[in-house]
Amino acid sequence: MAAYDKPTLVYFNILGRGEPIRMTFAACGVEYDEQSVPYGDMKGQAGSKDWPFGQAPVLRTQGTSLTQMTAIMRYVAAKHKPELLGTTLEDRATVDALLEGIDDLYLKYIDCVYSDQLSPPARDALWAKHFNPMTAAERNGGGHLRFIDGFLERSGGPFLLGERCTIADLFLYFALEAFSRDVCFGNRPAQIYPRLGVFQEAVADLDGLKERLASSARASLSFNGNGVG
Ligand SMILES: N[C@@H](CCC(=O)N[C@@H](CS)C(=O)NCC(=O)O)C(=O)O
Repeated sequence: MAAYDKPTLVYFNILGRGEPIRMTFAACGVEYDEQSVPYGDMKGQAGSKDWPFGQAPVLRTQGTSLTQMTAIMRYVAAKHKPELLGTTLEDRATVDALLEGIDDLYLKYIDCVYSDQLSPPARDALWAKHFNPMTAAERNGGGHLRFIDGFLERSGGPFLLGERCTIADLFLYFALEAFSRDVCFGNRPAQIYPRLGVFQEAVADLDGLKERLASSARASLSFNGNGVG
């Protein structure tokens, strides 16, 4: 049998957008290497084959460079554990929709982290517009935790699509970790949306992922690159 061509994840030494990819590898039980971003090269060669969008994460595999976090998660799952993509075509499309919807919400948080350093007024505004269940019907650009919670409500849990975990669950788990740190909302999301607690327990119990979540390598990484949140 040919030797396994270990992919290399190129990312910063933080959790950030690298972590849902690391979690996908862990849930698939697949080994990979890591390399930290050579920032000068990434920007100097922005738009090239090696740095297609001048951004990280990038996954170097099979002689090519894959970009965009959710595309990389889909690739890893498709290659090693396709059930993480969902089983039917409709389930797969729902997983894709969830990945985009979770990213819409995550990007509101990221904007608050990098533009406002999660200052209390900015954090309160983030909560009011994108997390408070009373505002789900207001203008929010499609990013609202109530919408994600609605999938858990309709699926009956414990995962977003029901009894089977998908990569959308991995991204949501990570996003909830980020939102629930003391510096952000603490345990407010779980208090207001009780289904999230059951969801988090179920994801944290998955083989492979469990080990990644408990690892000291993971614990040593900050969530974001500016020391906030
Ligand atoms: N849509 C991209 C966003 C990637 C992204 O925002 N990468 C950040 C780090 S998390 C980056 O490379 N920032 C440096 C820059 O844009 O110059 C994805 O999902 O991978």
